[in-house]
Parts: sequence; structure tokens; C-alpha cells
Amino acid sequence: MAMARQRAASSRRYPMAEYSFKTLVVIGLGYVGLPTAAIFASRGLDVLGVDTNAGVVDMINRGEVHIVEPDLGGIVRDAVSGGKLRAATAPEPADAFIIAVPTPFTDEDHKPDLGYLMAATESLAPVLKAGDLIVVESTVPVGATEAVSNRLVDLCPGLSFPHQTDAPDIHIAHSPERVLPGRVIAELTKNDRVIGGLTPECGAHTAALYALAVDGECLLTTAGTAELVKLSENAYRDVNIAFANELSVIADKLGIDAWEAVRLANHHPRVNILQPGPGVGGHCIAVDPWFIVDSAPDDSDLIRAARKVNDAKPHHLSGQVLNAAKDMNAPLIACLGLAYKADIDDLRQSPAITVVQDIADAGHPVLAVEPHIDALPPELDGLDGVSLASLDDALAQADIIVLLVDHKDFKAVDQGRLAGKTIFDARGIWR
Ligand code: SAJ
Repeated sequence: MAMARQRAASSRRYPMAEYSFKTLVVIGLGYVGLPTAAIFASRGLDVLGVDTNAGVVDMINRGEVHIVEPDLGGIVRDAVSGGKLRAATAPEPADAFIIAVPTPFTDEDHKPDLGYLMAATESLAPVLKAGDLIVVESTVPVGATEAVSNRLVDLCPGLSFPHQTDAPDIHIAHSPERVLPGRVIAELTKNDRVIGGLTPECGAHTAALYALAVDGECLLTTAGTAELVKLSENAYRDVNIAFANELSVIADKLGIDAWEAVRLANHHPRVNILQPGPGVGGHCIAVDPWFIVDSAPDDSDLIRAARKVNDAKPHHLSGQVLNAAKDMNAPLIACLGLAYKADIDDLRQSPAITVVQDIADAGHPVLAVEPHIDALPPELDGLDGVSLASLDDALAQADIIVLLVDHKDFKAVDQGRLAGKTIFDARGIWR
């Protein structure tokens, strides 16, 4: 941590002492905001977490968490019982504010929906004072951090903002979260941070804040560059997963095992193909590339094509399953896993849900197995023939088994129990 402090300090014009942080408000207590609030609290700041969901606020104030994420529960419990972390539904005055709210896209045309970001921004207006710092951690399209500054000018007539002057009352920066669900706590502190200030001082102020919690390097740039960097990281992964998924569709057609082909190709010293799967889910990789497409629609053919390949993959898989079901008499189909990836409870944008929907829409009963939830998600609840089942029941009863998520429990299945059943292993774990 000392090194990170030094690096941050060396890139600033003013001595570090100029910025001191006793209080922090984190807006949005989801997969990123809650761990961020808890880590800063564990490093000694008095942290208020803000969420519009009163149920989440109550849970956190009891020292409990609403998210499955390794090590998060203990850190939150300790921070709350130590009096360093509390939650509320509205912000209070503080030295710094981190915004970590969702930035989804609109269903119809994949345009960024900045509604939550702007609502969070507006909620800060009554509590801001000269000298405060606002950091946007949410993944946003290029230009959104400046839009935050613009919005506040109208709401806070007595204060100056960084798009107006080099020496504003309020500093604003973008510092995108880059943590991998399932490894959030480690990655929050270890990963390097890209920090894009609307002015260089905004960046330095932000680096001083993150140096309190981050052991990785703080890399200073402009807000626009930081915005594009974050989007590029996820688009890069999406394009690479699309390559693996397209290859697996081709391999299926040619009667070749895609995972074996990928494994052997990866023996080449300069080849590292990712793993084919049922498609790409989650709140980031399936969303963020569209923000680039929206900013430059005429110049983003590859990024758009990757999105289409990955979005088509669950339908390719359900087509294969339905094809096999045609030749069977009223088969019972089990789908193993609803989460968007292994060993988490997050179902957002999950391709597994699309596969279950396709199979149910074709009139087949589906036993859905997801060890991390205890009720079907709204997309599947009430869908004719879909029920939540235990792994044991599904393995005992189903004629067709579709493995959608490489959860630990599914990897551990004794393959003798699959004998006589038709298997679609979309993660290549039972090969
Ligand atoms: N997937 C594959 N094959 C692979 C790798 C992933 O099919 O070889 C699928 C997964 O099953 C999942 C999806 O892709 O459905 C995305 O999973 P992921 O583990 O690649 O990434 P996320 O969405 O959980 O987290 C990503 C990370 N970004 C990058 O790795 C560039 C994380 O660092 C970001 O912080 C996060 O997005 C975010 O919040 O933006």
C-alpha cells in the first residue's frame, strides 16, 4: 500500500496532505458497491452505503449481505459491528462519494440507460460542499462522467465544477471497477486502477482516495480515456469468447469436439482461445460492448458481430436439444445451472435462462437445477412446465440433461449417473 501511495503522490502537483478522507458515501450497494464500501470501512474510513432498496439497507445494518461472494460476509459483518459501515436510503455529507449503480441498456435498441447514474448524481446535490470528490465507478459510455458534472451545475448553483474551470469546488473522476465476480474482494485491492479525472487535479484527488484501499497501481489519465478503457476490456473479452463460440458451432457441424480442438490449438505458443459455452451472460460483458457500438455505430462491425454471435449461442444449443427431443416420447429435460457462470448466484443476462425458456416455449417440461437460489427467477416463474429441482431428482428423473453452468456440484457428479441419458454438455466438463 505504501508503494501505491507513493506512486499516486508522485503523479500529483500538490502534497498528499491536501486530501484527507474521513467519511465516504458509496451509492449503490450491489456486487461492486457493497464490497467497495466494506473494504474502505475496513481501512478505517467512516462509510455510509446508500441504496434505494430498504430491504438491502436493513440487511446490511444487521451485518448481513444479500449477495453470494466469497469473503464478503465476514468483512461486512466486521465493518458494521465495528461501527465503520452503515447503510441508508439517502446520502449524507461526506469527503468523497463513489457512485456504483447499474448502467443497463435499453431492450429495444441497446442504447445506454443512464437513468440510475443520473438519479444517483441528483441525490448528491443537496449534500455537496466545496472540496468534495465524486468518483463514478459504474461502467459508462464515453462522455458520461462529464455529463455528471454538467447535471450538477444546474442543481448546485453556488458551486463550480470541473468542466467549467481548472480549479473547481467539486472534483469529479471516472475510476471503473474491474473486479471479477467470484474474486471481488481480492481483485478490489490487488488490481491496478485506471483513474480518469475531468481535470488532472480531479485524478490526483481520486488516486489519493484509492491509495487508502488499493494495493495495485493507480494509473492516471483523462475521464474519456478511462471510460473507453473499461469498455474495451469487456469488448475484448466478448470478441474472444465469440471466437470460441463460433468455432464450437462450426465444430458441431463438422462432428468435431470443440473443447479438444481448443485445447490442442492452445498448445501453440501464441494461441490462447477461450472456452466455448452456452453464450455470454452477466451485467458487464453482454452489455458494455453495446456502449462502444452506440458511440461509433459505423465503425464497430467486429464488436457488434461478437455480440450477435454470443447472443445466438443459447438458441443454437436449445435447437440441438429440441432436435434430440423430437425423436423421443415426451422426454423430461433437466437443465443444470441458471447462473451466468460458475459458483455464483447472479442470474443477470444468463444464457442458461434463455435455453430454459426456449425449451419450455417448445412445450417440454424442464427441471431447472440451480443450487444457489431457492426460487425461480421472474423470467421463468410461471412458465408452463418449468420447476426448480434438486440435482439428485434431476439426475434420477430426466431423459435429457443439459449442463449449462460449470458449478462445483455439477463437476463432482458421478458420471455413472448419466448412463442411458442424452447429454448436452455446454461447458465441456463431462468429456
Ligand atoms: N465465458 C465463456 N468462456 C470463457 C470465459 C467466459 O463462455 O472462456 C462466459 C462466462 O460463462 C460468462 C461470461 O462469459 O457467461 C462473462 O464471464 P467472465 O468471467 O468472462 O466475466 P464477468 O462478466 O464475470 O466479469 C467481467 C470481467 N471483465 C474482464 O475479464 C475483461 C471483470 O474483470 C469486470 O470487472 C466485469 O466484467 C465488470 O464488472 O465489468
